[in-house]
Amino acid sequence: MKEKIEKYKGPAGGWGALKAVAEILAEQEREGADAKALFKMNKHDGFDCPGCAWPNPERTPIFDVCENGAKAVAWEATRKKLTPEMLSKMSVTELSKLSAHELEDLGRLTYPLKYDAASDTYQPIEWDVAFKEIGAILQSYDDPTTLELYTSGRTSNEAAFLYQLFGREYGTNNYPDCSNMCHEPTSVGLGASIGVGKSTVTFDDFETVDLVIDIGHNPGTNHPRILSTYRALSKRGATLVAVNPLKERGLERFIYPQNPVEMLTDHPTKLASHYYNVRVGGDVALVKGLMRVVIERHEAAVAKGEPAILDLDFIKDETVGYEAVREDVLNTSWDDITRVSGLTKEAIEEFAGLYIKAERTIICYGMGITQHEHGTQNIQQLVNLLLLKGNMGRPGAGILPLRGHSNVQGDRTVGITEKPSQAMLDKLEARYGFTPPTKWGHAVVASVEAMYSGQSKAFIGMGGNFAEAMPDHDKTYQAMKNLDLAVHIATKMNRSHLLTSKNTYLLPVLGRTEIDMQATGRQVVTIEDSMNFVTASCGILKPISPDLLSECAVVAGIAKAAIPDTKVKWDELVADYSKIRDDIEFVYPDFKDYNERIKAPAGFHLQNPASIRKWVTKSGKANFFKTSDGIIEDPDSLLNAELTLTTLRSHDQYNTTIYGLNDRYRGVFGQRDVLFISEAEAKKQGIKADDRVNIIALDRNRKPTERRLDNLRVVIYDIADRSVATYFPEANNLVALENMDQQSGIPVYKNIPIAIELTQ
Ligand SMILES: Nc1nc2c(c(=O)[nH]1)N[C@H]1C(S)=C(S)[C@@H](COP(=O)(O)OP(=O)(O)OC[C@H]3O[C@@H](n4cnc5c(=O)[nH]c(N)nc54)[C@H](O)[C@@H]3O)O[C@H]1N2
Ligand SMILES: Nc1nc2c(c(=O)[nH]1)N[C@H]1C(S)=C(S)[C@@H](COP(=O)(O)OP(=O)(O)OC[C@H]3O[C@@H](n4cnc5c(=O)[nH]c(N)nc54)[C@H](O)[C@@H]3O)O[C@H]1N2
Ligand SMILES: [Mo]
Repeated sequence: MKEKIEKYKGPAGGWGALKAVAEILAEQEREGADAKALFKMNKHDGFDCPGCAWPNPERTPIFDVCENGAKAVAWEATRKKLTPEMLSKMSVTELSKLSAHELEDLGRLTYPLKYDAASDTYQPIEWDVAFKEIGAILQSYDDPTTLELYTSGRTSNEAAFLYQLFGREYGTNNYPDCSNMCHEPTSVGLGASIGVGKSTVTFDDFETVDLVIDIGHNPGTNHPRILSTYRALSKRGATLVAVNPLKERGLERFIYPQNPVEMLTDHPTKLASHYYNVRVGGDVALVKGLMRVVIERHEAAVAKGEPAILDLDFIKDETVGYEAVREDVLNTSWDDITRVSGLTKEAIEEFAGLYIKAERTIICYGMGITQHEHGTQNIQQLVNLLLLKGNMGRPGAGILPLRGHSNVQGDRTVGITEKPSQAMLDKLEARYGFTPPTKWGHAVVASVEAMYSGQSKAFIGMGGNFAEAMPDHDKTYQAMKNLDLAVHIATKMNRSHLLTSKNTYLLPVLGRTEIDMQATGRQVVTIEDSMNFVTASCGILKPISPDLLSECAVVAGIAKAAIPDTKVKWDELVADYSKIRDDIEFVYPDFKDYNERIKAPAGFHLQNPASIRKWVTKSGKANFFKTSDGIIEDPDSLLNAELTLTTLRSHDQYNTTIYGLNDRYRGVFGQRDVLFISEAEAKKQGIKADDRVNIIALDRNRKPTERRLDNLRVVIYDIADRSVATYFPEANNLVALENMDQQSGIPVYKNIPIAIELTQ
């Protein structure tokens, strides 16, 4: 499509989304694919949508409301094949010149491959030879912790469980995971605050909630199906408040494509009644401001003999730490709050009024909250706000972290973590009879450092595009190239696979849409969604190539070759995945009657103790946490930078997978090299629409660094002042590897201090 910038005037969803789905179906038919696959998505006898982790326990067909779910399926179910014959004619150097879109658009990988340095090409290799060679290299290391095992969140519970089993029998807890770049602050922050780093709410709660605060999240693109939930609550008079530096159409209005009246009358439902354009990184100041108003009004009311605003019984019986937070909040000046949040005192008072009025509140949040230097604290302040009014562990109230990858949550639940609990390791030992390592391993940043320094020599990537998703491409790319062994288990080729090392293997696997046939017959796998429902998923398409293995089979193949005296009966587990589920149930008792319970269409629910006010925290209560000293007051903090860049996903992308060059709802077409900036801020910077600019990342002392991104087109957009935005992963080199949240280790993808210069 031609490059153009044109404000999008329509609602989210509606004919635009339907047209996009129709185009995807037509494209699939042209390729000779089975477009009907889309109709089976999220049905009980079909597969779980590989798009996002928003649940669908009724398992109704949803493709027709979710354009982006359809895109995710179509991208996997393409009939285009990247065969060894094609690859023998394309050198890795040539492949490296292709864009992310062009690379994946070559089609599905069809045969196991090994990099041949002499010809600079990927060459076919037989599965058993590949396993043998990989196994021999892994056996040659004296120290098993020289191996890094990365996981991206599409992997099923079954494959993830085998993957962690392999690493632990081999001898390492190095499990860098995409959740380290995503919801790690949720695991750490919610874990410490309320006991469990997962959602405390389910669909039922949305039926009685009065106020939903959607903060740091772009549902129209990243979880489109949530819009029908938001639409329903708006229609019954509940309030939706959006907190986002950018105006996002998916938070403003929506036409439900399954509603003929809305479609034919072009009558969208208004979603957010209030929209607060917080500055990038300003959320913590905003939430402290909200708490200040709530507490002050409460104290004034009580002094006058009026009813309390805070839930005093709840605070007394169920929580600890309120006094310290009260003091912290009341001592935070309005100057600091308004400067850092970019919102006026009046706006914050209005917002606090909505919160005070609502009997039941749910907060939903995404990457705009987590990917910050203080991501963990951001989340804990949101929890504080909820705790003030007892909005935790009762119907219609609670917190909902919106997960990204469709099984990123489940992977964690079944053992993908660099910090395993002793209880879990003991269970592994009891079940299998080997002694797993107890020393904690590497998360993503530590794994790159170890690969860069040569301390770690081998990397296995279970899906994903590790090097591209990480910050500091200069360093991360080099870290990959330093390796002795790299094994990529993937469906399509991407940039990480081209950063070849001494021994590089590319092993193609079945996708979730495809039939997984093993010795005992067709297999189902299971997935855990954002609301903690575990459901079965069953591929329905004929695999794109007869030479693909399942992820479970690949893990077993590597494990058997790398651990000759293995205690695990890999072949039996791979022959029948219900045996893997039995083992998961043994290690994790919450999965009681696992195989029985996944027969129900809606699967089963893993209850979060916090949702029934059982606090599995150190204090045995829900914890109020105050912010660290000076977090918003410190003039040197990242939060006080003059100009801050945040990185976003476009509507045509799935993380590092770029489907196309349009970002329809933001009015950007045919390009990705854009910088969103407000009219006022552009003026201040001396730039205007369509200018071409370079971005220079600043260090903590506001001095320019070597990190830059050149030649972006200026797009005037409704975005908070002192805030600018561009797309990831192109912008990732601007993020220093060491710039992370100290509590959770998440890279600071959304709070990059920068300067702008006009290109010459
Ligand atoms: N179609 C599609 N679906 C996806 C994905 C995809 O790439 N494409 N990715 C999946 C994955 S892995 C994930 S983690 C989720 C991600 O889903 P989201 O959490 O929605 O992720 P982002 O697009 O990174 O950005 C979220 C929003 O945060 C806002 N934001 C940026 N900085 C700030 C800030 O400082 N404060 C506040 N309050 N807001 C801010 C941005 O304007 C944007 O609207 O989506 C999942 N679903
Ligand atoms: N600047 C910036 N950086 C970010 C973010 C951001 O907001 N800003 N977001 C971060 C977040 S939230 C995340 S989750 C990470 C994402 O990081 P990753 O999860 O590593 O990246 P993806 O782009 O999702 O991975 C895409 C690749 O997965 C493989 N794949 C797809 N389906 C399957 C499958 O079924 N099995 C296997 N084995 N492979 C498959 C394909 O080869 C495809 O090329 O990026 C992070 N990076
Ligand atoms: Mo994510």
